[in-house]
Amino acid sequence: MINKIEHIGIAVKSIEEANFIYKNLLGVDSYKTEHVESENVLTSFFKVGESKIELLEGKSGDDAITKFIEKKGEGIHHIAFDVDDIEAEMENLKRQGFVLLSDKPKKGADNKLICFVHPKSTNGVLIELCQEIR
Ligand code: CMX
Repeated sequence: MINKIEHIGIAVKSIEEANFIYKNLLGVDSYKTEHVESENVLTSFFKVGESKIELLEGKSGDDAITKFIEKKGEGIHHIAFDVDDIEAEMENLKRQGFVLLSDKPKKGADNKLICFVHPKSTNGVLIELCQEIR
């Protein structure tokens, strides 16, 4: 079962510059900056009320964020949904014909297990499932 939007991911060219902009916009500091090795990206998280924003900068030249910015420019990259049981949700979506981008959950940023759903199967929006690691 999907509980809520966990965060919205925004692809940026420079985390340093975007941190400054989002700090001014949201009126709070980033609460965490983290290098996600499995994805080769640098992330920065902001929280306002129940809502989280994840800024993402590509680090390898051929990572998903760098490719996205080359093609579409900076902007909203994905919507992440919080789930209680990621493996059960992956199985449920697979059964319905959604195209998952990994067979097993991966370790993502901010203490989460994650799995992505291909944007071609969700009306052009990249979807991330994430489950808090307890
Ligand atoms: N949102 C919407 N559409 C996207 C997209 C995105 N974020 N990224 C790529 N696309 C589109 C491309 O524009 C392209 O569309 P067209 O065919 O109309 O030109 C299509 O998807 C390309 O699909 P593809 O050829 O299968 O694959 P790509 O090499 O472009 O990779 C994707 C796209 C989504 C499969 C890849 O980026 C991926 O595996 N993403 C999951 C991992 C990820 O995004 N990691 C970074 C975030 C990590 C984190 O949050 O910690």
